[in-house]
Amino acid sequence: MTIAILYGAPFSLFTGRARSYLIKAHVPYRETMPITEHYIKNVAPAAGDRQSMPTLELPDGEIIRDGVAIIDHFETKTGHGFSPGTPKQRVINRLLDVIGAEGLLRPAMHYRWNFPEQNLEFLRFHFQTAMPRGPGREERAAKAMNRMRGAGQAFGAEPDTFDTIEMLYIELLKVLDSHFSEHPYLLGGKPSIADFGMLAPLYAHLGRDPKPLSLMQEHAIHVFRWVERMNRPEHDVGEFETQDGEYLASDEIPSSLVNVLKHLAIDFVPETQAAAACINSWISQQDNLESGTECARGVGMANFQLRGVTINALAQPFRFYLLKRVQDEFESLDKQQQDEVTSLLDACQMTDILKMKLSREIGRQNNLEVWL
Ligand SMILES: N[C@@H](CCC(=O)N[C@@H](CS)C(=O)NCC(=O)O)C(=O)O
Repeated sequence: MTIAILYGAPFSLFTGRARSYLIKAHVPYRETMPITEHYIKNVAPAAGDRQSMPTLELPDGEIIRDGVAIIDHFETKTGHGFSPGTPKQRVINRLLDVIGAEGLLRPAMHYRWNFPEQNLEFLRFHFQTAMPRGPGREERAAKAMNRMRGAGQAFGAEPDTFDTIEMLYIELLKVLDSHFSEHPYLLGGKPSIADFGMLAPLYAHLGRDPKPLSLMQEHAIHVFRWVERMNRPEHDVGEFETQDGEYLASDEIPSSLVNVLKHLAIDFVPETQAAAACINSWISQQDNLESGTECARGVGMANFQLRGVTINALAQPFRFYLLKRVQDEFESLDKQQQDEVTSLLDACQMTDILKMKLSREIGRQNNLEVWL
């Protein structure tokens, strides 16, 4: 084997983020569904015994499970090619990664699962392709679809929250569209970790399933183009006058991005606060949470208010595994840089996220996220 193998699927949210990274970093790879005999016998056991997408098999046989770990691997190896080096951009880079990959699951799942008339046949086809061939394929796909429908509800997409989710999403498209009408990527002329994180919900679900794709094409042409661009190896910036392929100079965070962040804060800040309280209370009730214990996807339900509506959403430790990277970037800055970043976060109504921490840290062992 001479190139990496990406085990994933076209309709998988987290595969979309890792795939885009591999494309932009020009890492040679081929993609296949995680259903081959080789995958089941050799890859999954080395991936913490988890059959999860995305998982990458490197040419030397090393297995990396989880999109974050895949990106970390190449960022470390190649000298952080997709991570800007200036203070504000460093913090915003990490912040948009966690918001994209963990904070927009609610609209992603809502627009996937709650529009069966437009989406169901499309999803049925895709879920079947991800099941082992042979008898029972359709039934197994139907079960997997039900599980994911349930996940959408667990992320807070319930009939009495649909209107709020939709209102916020259409507003998000509007502010993002305005940003991408001026800049090809979130931080300027070159993709960053922020773009890969935000692409996770905005590609496989919101930029590909029939219902949300039509919304994006109708309301946000520039966002649609960014999604396309993120899946192409070149910068793909033909419509822009500036084509320098660089992050914005002088550590600039343009006002169009501040507007995006301010809008994202409406949902991300109260949910993160509620999730931190829920997970910390769970941690305090564990008599014996040994170091190395695998971290579950969710450990309880967090409740919070969103534009006058109560949302009940799964409290997910992984959000804090990524949020810690934002906090670490901030803490590594000197006092003056911290002051500048704090003013920026104030303007985005995001400052509180610097204080939202779990009482136990999360790390990785044997391809699994574990409590340290
Ligand atoms: N944090 C992971 C999440 C991956 C994930 O949850 N993938 C889903 C499908 S999109 C899955 O395979 N879930 C099954 C499992 O995790 O065991 C990443 O960023 O890659």
